[in-house]
Amino acid sequence: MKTVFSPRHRGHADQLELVAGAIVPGYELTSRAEYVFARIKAVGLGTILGPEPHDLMTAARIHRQDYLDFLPTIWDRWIAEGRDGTALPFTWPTRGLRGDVPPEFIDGLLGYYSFDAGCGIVEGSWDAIKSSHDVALTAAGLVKDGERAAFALCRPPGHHAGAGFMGGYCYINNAAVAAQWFRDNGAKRVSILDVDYHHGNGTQEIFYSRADVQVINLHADPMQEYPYFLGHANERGAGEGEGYNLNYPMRFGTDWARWSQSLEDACGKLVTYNPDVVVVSLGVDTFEKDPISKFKLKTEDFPKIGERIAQLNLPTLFVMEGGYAVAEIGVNAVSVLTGFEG
Ligand code: SP5
Ligand code: ZN
Repeated sequence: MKTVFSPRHRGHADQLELVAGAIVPGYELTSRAEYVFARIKAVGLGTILGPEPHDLMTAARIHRQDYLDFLPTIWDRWIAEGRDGTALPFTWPTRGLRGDVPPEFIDGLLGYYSFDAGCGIVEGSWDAIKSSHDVALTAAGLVKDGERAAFALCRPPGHHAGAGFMGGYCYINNAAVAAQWFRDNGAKRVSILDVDYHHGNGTQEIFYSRADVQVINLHADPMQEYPYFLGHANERGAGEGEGYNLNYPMRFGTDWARWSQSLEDACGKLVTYNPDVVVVSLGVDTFEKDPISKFKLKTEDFPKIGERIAQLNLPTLFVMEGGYAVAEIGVNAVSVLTGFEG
C-alpha cells in the first residue's frame, strides 16, 4: 500500500491546549506522525510519496468559505495584537448567544470558529493544515487511479472539524474533503467508516442531510467522553440523509470483544449501502494505553480491524486521525494497514 506523507506537518508544533483545568502542551504531537512514518518504513509497507498541491475548491464544498478564509489569517492577526505563544479561543457562542455574527476581533473570531480550546494555532500551523489536506487528496487520487487502497498519513487530523469550525485538534476535515472529492470524480456513493475513539462530530455534521455519503462512527459514548455534544445512537441523519448516519457509542472499558461487534454490525450496514469507495477515519486512540482514552483494544487487535475492512472488498482510503500513545501509535496504525493487506 502506498502512503502519502508531508514533512510540513512539523510546522504545527509546541501548540498548547486547554484540558482538565490547565493550559498544557498539546497531546497532538509532531512525533505522532513521525512514529507512524518510521513504522511504515520499518515494515516496508510500500512507497511513500509527497503530496501534490491542491486548491481548496473541494474543501469549500463541505466547509464554509468564511471559515476557510479565516484559517490562514489566524496567526498574523494574533501577532498583530502583540501576542505570541499559541492562539487559542476562550469565549464561545453557546445557546442564548448569537452564533450568526462573526465579531471583528481575533479573540471573538477564534471562539466563533471553534467549539473547544484544543485547536491552538502557531506560526507553522496553517502550512501544516494545508499539507494535511493535500496529503488526503493526493492519496484519494491514488485510489481513484486504481490502487486498491492508500494511506493518507494526515497531521493534523480532521474528523472533529465541521463545516464552519475547528476543534479537537482538527481544522480541515481531511476525510470529508476526500469523500467529497470521490463524489465529484465519479463515485456515486461513498462510505466513511470512523474508527477513532472519539465521535467524528465534524464528519457527521457535514454529511448529516445527505444520502450520497454514508457516515458510520464507532466511538466512546458522548455521555461519558469528548466531544460530549454529538454522537448518540439516535442521530440517524435528517431529510434525504435520514438513515445514512450511524452511531455506535460504547462505554468506557470497551474491549475487542465488544468493539468488534459494533464493527461487524457497521460493516453489514456498509455493505447494504453498496458504496463505490470507503474512506476510513483511522484513529488508534482505542488502544488500551492511550493517554487520553478509555477503551481497551490491544496491539494484537489492530490487524483484525484491517482484515475486516479488507473483507468489504472495496477501494479504500485510510486517513490518519487520532492516537496518542506515541511509542505504540506507529505499530498500531500500521498494523491496521498490514492487516488489510493480509
Ligand atoms: C482527533 C482526536 O482524536 N481528537 C481528540 C481530541 C480530544 N480532546 C480532549 C482531550 C481530553 C483529555 N482528557 C483526559 C486527560 C488525561 N490526563
Ligand atoms: Zn480521537
